[in-house]
Amino acid sequence: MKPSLLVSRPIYPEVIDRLKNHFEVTAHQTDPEWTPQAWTEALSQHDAALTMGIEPVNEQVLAACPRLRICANLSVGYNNFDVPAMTRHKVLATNAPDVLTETTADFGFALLMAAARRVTESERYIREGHWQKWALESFAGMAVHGSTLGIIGMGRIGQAIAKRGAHGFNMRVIYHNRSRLSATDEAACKASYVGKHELLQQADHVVLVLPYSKESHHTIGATELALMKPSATLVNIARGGIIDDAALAKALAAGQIAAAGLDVFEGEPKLHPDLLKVPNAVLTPHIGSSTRATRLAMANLAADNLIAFFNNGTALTPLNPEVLPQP
Ligand code: 8YV
Repeated sequence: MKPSLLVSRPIYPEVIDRLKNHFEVTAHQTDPEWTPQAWTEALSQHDAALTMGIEPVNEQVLAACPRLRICANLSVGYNNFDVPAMTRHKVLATNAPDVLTETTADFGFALLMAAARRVTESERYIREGHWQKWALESFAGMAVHGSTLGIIGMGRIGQAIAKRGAHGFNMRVIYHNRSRLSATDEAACKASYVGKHELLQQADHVVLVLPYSKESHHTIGATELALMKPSATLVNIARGGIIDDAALAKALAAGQIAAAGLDVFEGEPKLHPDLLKVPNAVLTPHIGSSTRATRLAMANLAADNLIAFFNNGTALTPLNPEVLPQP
């Protein structure tokens, strides 16, 4: 008998077809509103799940799912997983790194450019019919080329953004990370390691690419915003909750920093209402990795993890490999 697989939300039909060769698939191609109870109940009836990085798999859920053996996230972030709890319950966790690195770095740069050069703000001005004549200082923005780029979170995506900045835009790149990169990696990114305060004080553009955890909650709040330059831009392509959105809305309204580019929000898809009111915030609905090719590659990587686990007791990108059967 094939193992049973729950696919939590709509994904590409060709990936579902691939999975059907290996699993009894319960596909949710209509994007259900999972209540915590419905989610736990559905998961408890399956051996495996393909999740989107937002469905909780924690101690309480796992206690109700003794059958479950693997959850494969279609995302690089995995703050929906309590990995130690999954390890205790012998449930393998996998994520989908690498295949989204360049696409997400592109988007980080797009938000940075849009915020610094006031792209969406000026577009709204045209659409609302305000443009009467050309003006010298119309929507004067902040330079990107030759400025200082500060990156907090220097993993694969952070490094890909650093390379764009250093090599493409002649930026001075500074970064802060839990651990310092090797000298070779620093040289490849032309990036210098600095403390968080120093970074916030020196950067013209700050990009957040760190994973969300209890420790990174509100990495940027009122105190940190006060350290930034009034001309600075702040970009978050990582996770909601890394910025204190209420404090950011206040700082943007007061001109304490110049602009923000935000792809992720605290409590998304709900937004802090004050963020909707400030004109100097570029807002996008968590689309950093969203090109068809990349999202398809992420879905296929999640599927590859599921198939490898049941076929060979291995996985391509395990987060708790100690759960895998020993060879
Ligand atoms: C995902 C993301 O597309 O990979 C991540 O961590 O934030 C996005 O690329 C999103 O989480 C939906 O799965």
